[in-house]
Amino acid sequence: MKTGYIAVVGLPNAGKSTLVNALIGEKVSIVTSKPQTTRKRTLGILTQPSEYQMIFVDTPGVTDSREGLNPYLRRELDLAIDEVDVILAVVAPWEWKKKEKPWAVELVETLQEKKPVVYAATQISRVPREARVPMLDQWKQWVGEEKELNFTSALEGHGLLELKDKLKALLSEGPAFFSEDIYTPQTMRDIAAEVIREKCFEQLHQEVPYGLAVTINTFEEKPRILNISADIVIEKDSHKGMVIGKGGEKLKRIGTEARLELEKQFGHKIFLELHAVVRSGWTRKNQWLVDLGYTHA
Ligand SMILES: Nc1nc2c(ncn2[C@@H]2O[C@H](COP(=O)(O)OP(=O)(O)OP(=O)(O)O)[C@@H](O)[C@H]2O)c(=O)[nH]1
Ligand SMILES: [Mg+2]
Repeated sequence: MKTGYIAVVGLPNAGKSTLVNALIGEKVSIVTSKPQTTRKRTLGILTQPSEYQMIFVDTPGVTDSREGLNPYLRRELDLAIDEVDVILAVVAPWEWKKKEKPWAVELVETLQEKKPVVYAATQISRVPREARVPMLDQWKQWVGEEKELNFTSALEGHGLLELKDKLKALLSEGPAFFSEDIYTPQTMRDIAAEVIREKCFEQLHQEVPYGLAVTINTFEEKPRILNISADIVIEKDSHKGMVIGKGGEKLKRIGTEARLELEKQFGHKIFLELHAVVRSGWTRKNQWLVDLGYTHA
């Protein structure tokens, strides 16, 4: 069997998580229109029995900022790169309009330990067809003739089979790491926290999502119902009202959307209780970062 770990790297919002979900055919990583949605390296497994097992490691899109969770996100990316066999470097559609090399190309070129790389231009459906030939010319100037660029559109399902073939060719022979029927090692508890955070990101704006985390307090599986109680942790008093909304409407909507999605995913009826909790400036306080799982000891 061909097996291996593949890190998906690229700018915030490039479409890394959408691509991982599309390659696997299951939702393993949350997706929103806000940058820096992914915070932890997230595994998604694609197995073709007796043929291959690809373990995708979705990574956070990082920036150079030293503020808030940025140093933690950068470390998550570095750890992911260290632990994989292959890198899938993605170029976001807006990077084609710039003069400089795409971010993921720069990243790959600066790595000390060289690893095989597959390159993909993501969200290609957003780029007009006539712009693709000039893109390939620019690509050759950036990286040379020999490195191939794959056009992909995860939501529209374009270029995925070809991408899988390219990745498969770079894997090594060996036994599978995970059993065939597992598509993510995340627990139901982890998934619940992430889906709630996704709904918060979708419903909240400005700086609120970047100082928002979700912790699960109760996760109780009864025969007829799954009881979940979670805290939506925010870093400013002034954000509490935004999370709760007029007459509690916002919190209710976040709860309903998260519950409906989790009921579908888990195939179980769910009672979901959410609380908005302020932890003043938690993104700057080590103890809170530890408690919320955002540090590397
Ligand atoms: N039309 C279209 N939209 C896409 C595609 N891929 C991603 N998007 C959209 O782009 C936005 C960002 O997608 P994500 O998958 O969350 O991007 P990401 O690279 O994981 O971002 P971070 O986790 O923040 O680093 C979302 O609104 C997606 O719906 C695509 O193939 N086609
Ligand atoms: Mg992501």
